[in-house]
Formats: sequence, structure tokens, C-alpha cells
Amino acid sequence: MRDKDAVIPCISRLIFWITRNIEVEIAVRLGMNNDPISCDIFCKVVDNYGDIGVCWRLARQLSGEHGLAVRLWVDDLGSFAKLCPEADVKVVRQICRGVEVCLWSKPFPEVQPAELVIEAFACKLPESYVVTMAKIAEQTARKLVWVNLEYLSAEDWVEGCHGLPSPHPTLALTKYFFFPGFTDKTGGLLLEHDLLNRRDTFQRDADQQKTFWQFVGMEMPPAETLKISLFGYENAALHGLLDVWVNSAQAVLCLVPEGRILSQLGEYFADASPCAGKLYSRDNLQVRVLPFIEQERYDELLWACDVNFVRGEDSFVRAQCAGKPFVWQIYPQHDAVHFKKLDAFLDVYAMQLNEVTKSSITAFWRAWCNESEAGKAWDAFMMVRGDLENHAKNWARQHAGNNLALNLLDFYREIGRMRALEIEGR
Ligand code: TRH
Repeated sequence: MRDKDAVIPCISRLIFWITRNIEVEIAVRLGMNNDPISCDIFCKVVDNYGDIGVCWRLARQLSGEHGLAVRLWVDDLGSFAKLCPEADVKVVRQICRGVEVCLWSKPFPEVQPAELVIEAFACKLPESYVVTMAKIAEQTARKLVWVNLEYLSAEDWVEGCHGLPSPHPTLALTKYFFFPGFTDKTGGLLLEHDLLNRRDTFQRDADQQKTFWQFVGMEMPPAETLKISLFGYENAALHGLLDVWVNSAQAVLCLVPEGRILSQLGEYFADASPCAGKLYSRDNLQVRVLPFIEQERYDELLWACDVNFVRGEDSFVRAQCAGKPFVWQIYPQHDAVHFKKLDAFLDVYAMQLNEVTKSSITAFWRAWCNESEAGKAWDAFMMVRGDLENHAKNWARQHAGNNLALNLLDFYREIGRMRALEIEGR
């Protein structure tokens, strides 16, 4: 019975995928559509989960919400499988949640490029693929738009660089820079259209919450317990913060997803091998180490907690949509340039906050990112928790309309129109 249950959805997904690819081929050959029908996303996993996290989310959204036939080319299926556990790391081409996931191997296979080609974070497309793109662009009227999806930043210069063309040095091809961001002159944020509704339903529905806690192997904690998710890089400020939580008047439950912060957590509890499933307890603090959970479930963790510590870029955006106070550990870069990026975001985020709340959030975030004195800044941060929560809900509502996937499709149409005019004018 179980086998049958598993096989039927697989077959129907396969049929759906084959049919869609046939439609794509027909539409491409007839030049029928103004919208892209196919999309290739290229992702190199450099470090951590941010690159594949963004690409996987975008791939699912373009496929699931906009009906594109999406191929995700990724050079590390092991990292991908962390976010999508049903993926088989030994299979070089597979369908996962409606997306064709392909191993980006060397040499690169001969394939027909898609209409919308997304190079994530300047990962450098395979040479043979670029040459084929140039041939298509030169010899056919088929639309082909190549964008480089950039990192998210709230800095001022982003608006000026978003959408800029970068002509290929030798081939008749242009790549465009596409910058996510927080204003309508940028590419916006990677959010599903129903994200806030799903969040609100989850936060209202005790049964959904119970299911989540069961999934992570726990009973639903009492309402008066302060629930904190802690996803972070190594951080020297951790021990000071744990000290404060140990001595806190309120019970604190801290959920730590497996990752780089674990060794310092283990040091604190004198455990040489901290790993998923471990539970530590000291006075008023309980800490539970969670396994890395699939990407959709990670949202539920953020929705279920009262305060979320996040890092990088994608978890940072998800925390903004959770409608809860959050703390960002920005990815550290050379010469401390990341502090400029941190301050740029804080300036925009805290603009509508009163002075006390603004200085509390700024002090706590800076302390956490500076890896010093976060324990000292915690109480002031908690004092303005209610204010931060209201602000978080408003912020998410204000930004939900600036949808990166929709903006990308608009951009595709715009470039297509410009190209059609160019061809007409020749
Ligand atoms: O993993 P990161 O630290 O990635 C970073 C950033 O992308 C940074 O910009 C980049 O330059 C650097 O890597 C190399 O953090 P980020 O971006 O939040 O990515 C984590 C992804 O993992 C995100 O998509 C959420 C997901 N996730 C899960 O799916 N399950 C989990 O249990 C957890 C904790 C995260």
C-alpha cells in the first residue's frame, strides 16, 4: 500500500514534467510566448547553504507558482540534499518538487539553453553553454535573457546597479545584473505569494504547531517559555549569552540547528561531540540541537519561535517574514566590509522605530556580529520585544509585494521588448 502511495505521485509528477517539456519545446519553436517557458539556474556551492538555498527556493517558485520548466544545475548534490532530503545524491538528473535537478558536471553536457538563464552569484557558466547561447541569440529570433543574480544588500548603490547590462567581451551576448533589495528600484525579495498567509495560519493553529514540535522530536513547549532558534556561525559571544539565559527569570528553550556554532555550544556544556538530538539543560535554560531540516520546515521553526537568530542571506529574509524579533549574524567578509552592509540594513529597518527600540536592536545586533558583549545587550533587546514584534509584522507586510520572482519575469519581458525593437531596427 505504501509503495503504491509513493509511486503514484512520482508517476503523475513525471507525466506533468514530460508534458510541460513538450509544451515548452512547441512554444519555443513557434515563438509563441512573451513569458519565458524554460529557465536554467546555475549554482556553485562555495560555502555553507546560502547559494543553493536561494537557487532552490527560486527554482521551486518559478516552477510551482509560474509554471516554468526549470532546470537547476548544481555542482554539489550533497548540499542540495540537505535542503531537499528526497534528492538522491547519486542521480545526476532527477525531478524534485517539479524542478529538474541536474548535477553540474565537467565536461558540461550538450543541452539546449533555456529562455531565461540565471547565473547565481557570478558562478561563471560553462563555456560551451555560453557559446550555444550566443549562437541562438545570433541566428534565431528566440528570446534568451541571461541574468546574474546578485547578493542581497540594503546599501544605496544597489538601486543604481540593478538591471545594468554587461556585454560579453567577444560574443554577441549581454548579461544583466539583477540585484535583490528592499526598494522598488531593486529586484525585491524572494518570497512565495502565499508565505504570510501560511505563516498566519500556522501561528493561529495549535495542531500545526504540535505537528511541527513532534517533527523535531519534542513536546509543544508551554506558552510562557521563551523559544529561541539559533542558527549561526562560530561566535565568541555565545557563552556570555548562554550565561544570561541560564540565569534568566523566564524559562528559555533554545533550538540550535546543526552547524558551525555547535563546537562552541559543546564547549559550554563540556560535551566534546555535540550533535543533532542532544539536549542540554542548566538552571532555566534548555538547549536542543536539531538536525538540519528541509527548507520548508525551516520556516516553521522560525514561525514557532519567539526570537530567531539567523545568518547569511536566505535565512535572514525568512526571519524578516516570520513576524518575530530576529538577530542577523551577517556573513563575515575581508576588511570588515560586512559591517557597512549590516549598518545599511539597520538604517532602513530601524527607520520607523522609536529611539529606544532602535538603539536596543542596533546594540544587540552589533554585539552579536562583533562577537562581544551580546550577553550584556540582551536585556535591553528583550525590553523592546513587543515593539520589535509589531514592527516585524508590519515590515513583512510592507515588503511582501516586492516579489523577486515576479520582478524577474517582468525584467525578462522588458529585455525581450528591447531586443525585439533592436532586431526590428536592424
Ligand atoms: O548558509 P549561510 O550561512 O549562507 C551564506 C550566505 O548565503 C552568504 O551570503 C554567502 O556569501 C555565504 O553563505 C557563502 O546562510 P543562509 O543564506 O541563510 O542559507 C541557509 C539556508 O539553509 C537557507 O536557505 C535556509 C536553509 N536551512 C534549512 O533548509 N534547514 C535548516 O535547518 C536551516 C538551519 C537552514
